[in-house]
Amino acid sequence: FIDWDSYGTLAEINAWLDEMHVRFSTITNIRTVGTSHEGRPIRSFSISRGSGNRAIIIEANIHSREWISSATATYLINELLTSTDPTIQALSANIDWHIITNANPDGYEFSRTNNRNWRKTRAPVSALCFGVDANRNFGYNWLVRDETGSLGASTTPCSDTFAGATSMSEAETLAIESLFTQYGRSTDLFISFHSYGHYLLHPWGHTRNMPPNNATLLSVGVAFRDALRAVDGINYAVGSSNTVLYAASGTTPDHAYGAHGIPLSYTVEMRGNGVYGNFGFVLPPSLIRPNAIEVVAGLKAMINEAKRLGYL
Ligand code: 0X9
Ligand code: ZN
Repeated sequence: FIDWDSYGTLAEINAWLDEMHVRFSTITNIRTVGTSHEGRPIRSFSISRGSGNRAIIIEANIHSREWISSATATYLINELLTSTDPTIQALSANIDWHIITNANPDGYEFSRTNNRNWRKTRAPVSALCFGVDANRNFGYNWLVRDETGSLGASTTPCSDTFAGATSMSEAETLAIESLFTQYGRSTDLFISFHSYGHYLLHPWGHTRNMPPNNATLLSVGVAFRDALRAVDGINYAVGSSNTVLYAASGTTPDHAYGAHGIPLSYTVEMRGNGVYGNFGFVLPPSLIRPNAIEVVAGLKAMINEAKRLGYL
């Protein structure tokens, strides 16, 4: 049972996904795409109402302390399956969805029970430290420096942005990779849900150069920003990850775009700081719904703009 008035445990989220699959058994599927270091399933919830559709892939909560990201992912699933609004229903009428609500289940549990501020996975990486930043472990231009000399990742195991001993070394990274291998070719849009700061970021993270379809990425991003702002005035910054936020190599969106050719690839940094308060990663449960409502409005506009440009 999930109500979006509190943050669910991993068990509650998984039970709710199971329940939604039973309720909507003919159009949904749950695939275990991998197993975390501590043995937890990494699950992709899919929605498909037809065949031959293009797809959207969502990855949420790869950073464990960013709880709002999985809460928004379950809210999105609920909207796609139960909304009576025809403009929301249209979002899954001819589009397949693959949604990983908890890309880092070990970290999520650890952040709930031991350390609220935990970001990484939970694999031992040195005599003293645990965890790889899975959003620095992907293979496409892993651990490269940008034009300013910034690595945007760390080779120090105890760092919060540790890239891993080798690229694609982590079970959690490989789980997402297996979803890309299976569905990447039919996918037009990939979004990684994070918090916080109100950013909508497209490739690249590893270089300050703009990607080939920069204009398209920007116009789809601006559609998200404008629709979201129209809901409640929250203002997102849109642009390339490296230039708008900071350098980072080995991120999922760079890899989705560069290694799998997914043409529309983004990071969303949701609520955490602003006129409603400065909470950082510890966003009050009362703000789950306002955040989810504005993000879903943004996604709807983004998808419609992508369609207008010939995608999806
Ligand atoms: O550092 C990250 O992985 C993301 N920010 S977070 O606070 N959620 O950890 C930002 C990733 C966006 N990519 C780049 N800035 N290159
Ligand atoms: Zn994050």
